[in-house]
Amino acid sequence: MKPVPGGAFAMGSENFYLEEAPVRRVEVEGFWIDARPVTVGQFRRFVKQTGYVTVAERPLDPALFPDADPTMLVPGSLVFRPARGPVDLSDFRNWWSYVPGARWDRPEGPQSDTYTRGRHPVTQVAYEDAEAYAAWVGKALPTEAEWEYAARGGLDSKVFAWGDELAPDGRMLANSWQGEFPWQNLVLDGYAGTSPVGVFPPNGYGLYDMTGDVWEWTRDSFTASHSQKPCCAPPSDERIPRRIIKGGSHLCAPNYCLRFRPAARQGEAVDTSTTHIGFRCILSSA
Ligand SMILES: [Ca+2]
Repeated sequence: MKPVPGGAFAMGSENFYLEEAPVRRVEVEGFWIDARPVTVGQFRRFVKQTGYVTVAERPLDPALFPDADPTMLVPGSLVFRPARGPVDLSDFRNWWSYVPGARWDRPEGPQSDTYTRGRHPVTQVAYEDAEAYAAWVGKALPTEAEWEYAARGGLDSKVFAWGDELAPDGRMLANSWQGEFPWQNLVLDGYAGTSPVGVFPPNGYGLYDMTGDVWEWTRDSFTASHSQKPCCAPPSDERIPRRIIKGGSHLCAPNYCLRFRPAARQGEAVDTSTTHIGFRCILSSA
């Protein structure tokens, strides 16, 4: 973990998406934060020692999904599949599929595995799973303000976690999507999917992968707003409460969703898990 000194900062942005505005001055107490997102290997240890069963592995309640195809009411999770060519960007079903059997150690479904991805961020974790892991290690999930303050790494009002330029000297500093989402992944940063934690340079607080790679759960509730356009995170059923996720992911592309930035935010249904949402924990110094 790394210490983040308390202080005030300009939270939000008025230059990108409406849900990030307005910019306001926010004060944060000092805290400690995981230098990297929680990895598959760390989550595996948690599951082995506790027998924990993630939300994606549990049976679904048909009452909660009255309109669903009954054959799809089996444990599973959302998996990203690239489109074969340009598609209607207003319909997330063009790249998200519900895959029975997809779970944290088989993120793309029963035929997939994570044997070579122990140091990748864990994915396919719902909010409750992230909270359970945090409690097990005696930590907590960050608030949105704590997360954003940490992600800025001491740089006030900058677009990215490293400054204002997307790729200084042509160098990609986070795992995002280069090319036309959701079909043309040019992989200029070296990774089509998730990347092992810590391969991109840390920010000013010594924190890796705060932006890009995977979105991260925070403990703040998201208030539904019409200003939010559906993006790379699937829109949710409004009957299910949402929490704020931060940081963007390997699926964020400037042509569609420029959200691998500290100010970016989305609301995600608490029971949703996908191949591009993970988390990290904090420890209050008080
Ligand atoms: Ca990438």
